[in-house]
Amino acid sequence: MRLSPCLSLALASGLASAVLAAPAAAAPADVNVGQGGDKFAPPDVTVNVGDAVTWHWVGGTHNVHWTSNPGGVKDSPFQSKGATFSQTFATTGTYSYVCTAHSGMKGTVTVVDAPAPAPAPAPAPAPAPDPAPADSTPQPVSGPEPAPSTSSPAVDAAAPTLGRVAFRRSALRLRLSEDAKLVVRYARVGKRAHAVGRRTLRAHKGLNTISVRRWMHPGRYRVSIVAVDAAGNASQPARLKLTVRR
Ligand SMILES: [Cu+2]
Repeated sequence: MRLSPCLSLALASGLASAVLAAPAAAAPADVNVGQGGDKFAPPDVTVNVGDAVTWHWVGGTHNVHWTSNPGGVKDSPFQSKGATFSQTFATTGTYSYVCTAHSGMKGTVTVVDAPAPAPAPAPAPAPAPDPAPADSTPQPVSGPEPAPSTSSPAVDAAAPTLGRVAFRRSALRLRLSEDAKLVVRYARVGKRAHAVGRRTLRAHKGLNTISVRRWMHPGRYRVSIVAVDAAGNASQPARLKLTVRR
């Protein structure tokens, strides 16, 4: 069958407008945390500069800790199901992140310039930016100036270390190199069900003795402990097997 000239013209123009509408701009993105295991889903997202990414915790206990962070965005705390974390990206670049409790749990956020509203047919080389206008001298500030943040605190990049981890008389004993939050994960040995318990505790620099009787029933357990300091640096996990007695 032959199309009438009129119909084929309509089809052609429909096609043309579909192609023109095609370049989809990156949009704000959502990432599920702990979906299908210790994963970020999707692991890699792309947003326009100025857009936000929102992480939604759907399972497990995880955090978002930046390992490549051109815009200096914040880490999330460790959170669990139902929690969210939103971050707006004001600087282009590739941002990489991990969950500090689960090696292999990683993602990236790629932040790109927003597409120009009307792409120019032949982009001319960008002219040098104009010098600042003469009237841009600082305005006098009325009222007291905000105090500068007290001698910008040094960035804490050192992860805490866990030492002398032991279990005696229903208590975990361990030595910490600095004050930290302990994320204790424990699973019953020999149980088929993948029931992993988790406890977050505050601990201090030096020796700590932590009774587990109130939250661990008698039984044999595999335990992993990660110390996370106030800056979000996480220690290597300490692992041990222990038996909580009646
Ligand atoms: Cu995790």
